[in-house]
Amino acid sequence: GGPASLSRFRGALVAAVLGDCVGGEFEGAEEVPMESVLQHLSSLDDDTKGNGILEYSDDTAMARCVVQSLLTRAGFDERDMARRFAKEYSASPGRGYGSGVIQVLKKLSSPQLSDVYRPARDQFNGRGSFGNGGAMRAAPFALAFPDPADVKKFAHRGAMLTHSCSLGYNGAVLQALAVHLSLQGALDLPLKFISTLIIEMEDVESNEATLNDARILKEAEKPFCERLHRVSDLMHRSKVSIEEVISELGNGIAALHSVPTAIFCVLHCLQPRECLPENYGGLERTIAYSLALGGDTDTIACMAGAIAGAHYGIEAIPQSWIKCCEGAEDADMNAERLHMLYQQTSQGG
Ligand code: R7I
Ligand code: MG
Ligand code: MG
Repeated sequence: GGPASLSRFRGALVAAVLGDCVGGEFEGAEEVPMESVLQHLSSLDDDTKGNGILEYSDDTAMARCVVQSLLTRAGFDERDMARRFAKEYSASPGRGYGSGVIQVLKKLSSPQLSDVYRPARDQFNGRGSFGNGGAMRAAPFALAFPDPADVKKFAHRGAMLTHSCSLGYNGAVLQALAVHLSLQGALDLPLKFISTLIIEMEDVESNEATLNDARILKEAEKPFCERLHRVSDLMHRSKVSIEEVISELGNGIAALHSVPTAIFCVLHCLQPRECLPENYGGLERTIAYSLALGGDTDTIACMAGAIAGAHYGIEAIPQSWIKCCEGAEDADMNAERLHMLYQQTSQGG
């Protein structure tokens, strides 16, 4: 489809769910042989399975809250979104949430709470979380707002409800921007895609809060920019091993060690790769490759899935995968609603 087509919206939201559901199998594993990944993925083609056997985790649970809130309020409403996070957590606390964010979600359910950003600011001795929980649910912001300035602003605020450290919320901004660009067809020119992201993040990371957090955490002056430059360096190499990707970019639970990694997975899998089956299309390659990195596989595959799905569109996603994953069909319907909201906004109505 063309820029911002319905197929791209559906691809983005559905592939994010698939990444989360199929990635759950390997979350936390230190080494994941590609053979195990391919075996896991081919088991999804088995007709006797299906009907949502693979459950989604916190990544999708929170993304669904974001989607419902954006749709119901026809825009960003922090109190509504916070209430939905809290309600979802108390209804299904066993979705594998990060151990810190649980405290925030419990506090957000208090009716006496006047500042919904407060619980997040109190995390980790007042510096806030740098986990990837803001980024893992950031894709819907790109599907709700056509203007990139809005995508950045609301992805930031949406993440701040649980992640007030700049190394957490800037990861959400980066992820939302990557989905935004991919929806526009920007992955047709991969080198321009990465350089556009670097230019955007130069601006996003040039403020006191970011420079301060980076200093305290002993990271580069502009941590996400630095990582995106590493992504760009890896793209220019003819051969890159999984070990090198992990050591250069990371595969962990921090946004800094997973959002640039997810972006790299998408870029690396734009073309066929020796380690991946020839009959795989780009979307399947991206998901498989993300899982083979090990570490925070559900989240990296979820984020890579959103970016890749926005590029390849819904037609690239195997039906058998959709059938196996809880919430995939729901995501498809919600993508259509978000597409309508997006179009209303672009027409200024
Ligand atoms: O970021 P968050 O929502 O976790 C998301 C991850 C995804 O992989 C999901 O799939 C799920 O498995 O969890 O949850 P947080 O609790 O805010 O952050 C995750 C973890 O990162 C924390 O439990 C800490 O171990 C670590 N962390 C920090 N550690 C020290 N100092 C995050 N921020 C800090 C920090 O400032
Ligand atoms: Mg998870
Ligand atoms: Mg995870």
